[in-house]
Amino acid sequence: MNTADLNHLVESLVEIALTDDSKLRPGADDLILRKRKALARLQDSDSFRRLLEQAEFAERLRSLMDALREKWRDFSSQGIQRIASLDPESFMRHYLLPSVPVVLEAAASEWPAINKWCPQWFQETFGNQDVEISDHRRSDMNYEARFGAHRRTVPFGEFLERVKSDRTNDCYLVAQNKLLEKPAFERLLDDIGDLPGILDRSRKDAESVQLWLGPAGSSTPIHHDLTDGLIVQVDGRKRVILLSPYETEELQRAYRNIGRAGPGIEPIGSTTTRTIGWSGEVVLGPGDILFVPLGWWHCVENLTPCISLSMQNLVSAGYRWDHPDFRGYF
Ligand SMILES: O=C(O)CCC(=O)C(=O)O
Repeated sequence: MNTADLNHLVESLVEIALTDDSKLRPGADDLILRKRKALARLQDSDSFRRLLEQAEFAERLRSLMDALREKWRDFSSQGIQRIASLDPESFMRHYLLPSVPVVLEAAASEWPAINKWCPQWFQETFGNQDVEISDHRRSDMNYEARFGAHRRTVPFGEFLERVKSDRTNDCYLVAQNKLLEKPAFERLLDDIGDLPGILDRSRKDAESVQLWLGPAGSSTPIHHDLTDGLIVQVDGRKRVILLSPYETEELQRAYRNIGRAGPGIEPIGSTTTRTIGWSGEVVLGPGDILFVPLGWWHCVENLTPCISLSMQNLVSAGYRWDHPDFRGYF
């Protein structure tokens, strides 16, 4: 609906409301007549017809989403599947194309990064470098939305000491800190292996691959990404909770109950998912890969000090959901 439509609608509604308000006063007959005329004008107007069409369309969409949600709940009652070995064609057919999350167990276990990277190795190799992290998150429930205010450059060695010894969500080196874009860290990309037929090697670069490194207790609040992606667990153990896009309305309802402020995994893990019909939970260990389809809600908690990668260089990448009204978090 454009601004002119809206103005027309508002004017008509105001006139009706005014009439309604004064109908018990003297001269009411006249006012009731005016009200009827205003209503007739409104029902005749293009803007009102367009509004009705939009409402009908929204209703049809909602009932389609309800049906898809029920179908998904039936289909996925056994939870997120874990697959020990998988050929690319089956991955395409059963998971990537129908947007079904799956854990590819130990699929990255032969990658050099899995056998090399840990906080101690980073400390010995890069301890003297400065890195940007997301810091002082504990003091701000909305640290994710206000990412810019939490960026801080620190000596890597100092941060890694906190990673090894603290249990906290106060600091986390996250994808948005773009570590792999820094020249000193580019060579880390060489330690990241391949999944022939699933990953496109030619796009294994800092634009499509991001690093996460944080202490036990660090977490990422509920969000969905705008493309299909993989979470590759390099070191430590990570818990991920997933909700299908069809649960969006329930998720919004649950959020209204628990409040908007920057939910970490706890409100989601312990409260929200209990009030929502379906959620899947997985724990990833070194070498495991989780496929997170486009639009799937997920939140993450690092159970131990963790290093992981987000990768979007899937061979069939190309779909990008970039609707301006639907970014990030509630
Ligand atoms: O590991 C994390 O903390 C978050 C990863 C994630 O949400 C993603 O890759 O989309």
